[in-house]
Amino acid sequence: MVSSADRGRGPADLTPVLQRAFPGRRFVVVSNREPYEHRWDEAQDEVTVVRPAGGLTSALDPLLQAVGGTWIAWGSGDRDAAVVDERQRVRVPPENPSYTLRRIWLNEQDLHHYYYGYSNQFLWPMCHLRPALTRLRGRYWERYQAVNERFAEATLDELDGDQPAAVWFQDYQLATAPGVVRARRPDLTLAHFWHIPFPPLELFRVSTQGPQLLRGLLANDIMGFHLPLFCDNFLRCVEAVLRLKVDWEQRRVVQDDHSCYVRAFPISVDVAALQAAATIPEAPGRIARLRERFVRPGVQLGIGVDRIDYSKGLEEKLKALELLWECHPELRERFTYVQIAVPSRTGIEAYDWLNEKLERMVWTVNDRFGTTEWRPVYLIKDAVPAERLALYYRAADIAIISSLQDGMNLVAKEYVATQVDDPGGVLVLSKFAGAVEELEGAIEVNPFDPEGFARSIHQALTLPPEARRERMQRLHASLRTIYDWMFEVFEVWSAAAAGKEVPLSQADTWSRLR
Ligand code: ADQ
Repeated sequence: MVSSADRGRGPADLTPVLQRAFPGRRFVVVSNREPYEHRWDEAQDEVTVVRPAGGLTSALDPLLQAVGGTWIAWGSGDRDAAVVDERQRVRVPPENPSYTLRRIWLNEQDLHHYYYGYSNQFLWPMCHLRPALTRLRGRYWERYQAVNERFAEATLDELDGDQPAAVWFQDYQLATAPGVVRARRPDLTLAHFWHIPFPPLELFRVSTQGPQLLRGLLANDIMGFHLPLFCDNFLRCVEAVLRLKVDWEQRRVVQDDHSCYVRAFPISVDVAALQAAATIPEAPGRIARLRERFVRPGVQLGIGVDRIDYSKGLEEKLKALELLWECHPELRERFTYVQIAVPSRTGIEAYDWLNEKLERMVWTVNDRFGTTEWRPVYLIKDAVPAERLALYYRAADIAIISSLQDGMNLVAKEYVATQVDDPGGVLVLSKFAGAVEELEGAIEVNPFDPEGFARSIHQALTLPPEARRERMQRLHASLRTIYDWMFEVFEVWSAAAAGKEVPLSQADTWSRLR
């Protein structure tokens, strides 16, 4: 059992923690995305290793490096197949091989139906409360199950017969894999973390495959969500759709002899790594150059960092900014907003449409208010390396996060972690981002209310230094690290694996939103 004294440490402390949590068991992570891609570098004329951007892979990689074990994921790099052994494995990271990456191969049809189809055109919009954007097709579901089975088979194969293991599934692409693994290896301990919201019953009912999805997830010993609200939604769906009895006090579902405990674990970021990136010796010079690129002295700089996704409220944010400059002409030439927005899931109609719409909206705002001296909004459609992103955050006077629905939102936490100056910046945060439940000191906004949203941005830009300082102090005090998150997951999971009483998580006791 992990003690609470283990909290607040770094990746190096995880080895003994995991050994105590799962004595004698191999540790396996299963996710759609892989932590390392092998790609052909045309300029260098050789294979290079790329770390795909993304909160999840960058958080779990140090854990696997510290404890060893196996990571099973889709091999998405164009040279991935060339570097694996006959069991589709490669040791990573390349500079210091410390764990095994086992790759699953997906062909065009798999990608189209399992990934772009069922995962991202059905589960994603359903979970983000957008039923009208769902696209449900029989072939998507068939392939989703087939690919999940492949992930499950690879997991079983990695465990060579009867090797004990703790298997951790990640996210909504892998809802049915745990059921396949449990059926063949009831002795394993399984957990799953769902990184996006879980919808209320009224919305979950659009899912024709609801019973199969729920049964797959109930095969886990621990089912983790960011917020108690999502746990409640999940449990209500289990009650209504599967007609199973829910033990609400212990927050678990018992089926035959197996219990699945449902717990809230709000994910976080590597606070120490972000602070280190924001305070490198060259930071002051690089931040000054960054600011010079966008603003003149005395002009405030705002920032937003999002994937281009309809759940992030980017249109609503631009509408609010337009209203701000319309109602407050004194802020023209006094405030510039930089939106870093990386295109994602291109090829899906709703995403391509949004991508174009954003360009048009930015053009309209700049055309309406811009002058020869000043451009109100910059749209940077690139993936920015994490080290550089930390400097952007530190350079910005305010950050604006406008999610319409968001499991957690790591950008909010990244911004807070990098505010090392006094009085620090101001965080404007949507009340529909999970992070708002945990972080104290942000200016909360409703992105569906453009006038209120614009007023809140105005408030952020005119906040006196003492109020900024006080808000940032509260934000820092409420920020936990990714390692706090992992320790808590292992504390709860290890109790379940050992057949002991399973504690509630800290967040399980929150009462807001219920
Ligand atoms: P996402 O929907 O991807 O994650 P978010 O939590 O904000 O949303 O994480 C995005 C990550 O990508 C952040 O680390 C951010 O810095 C990075 N990023 C975004 N745009 C970038 C860019 N242009 N260049 C470089 N990096 C960029 C899902 C859920 C969230 C949940 C996370 C983790 O939708 O609600 O918080 O998983 O569980």
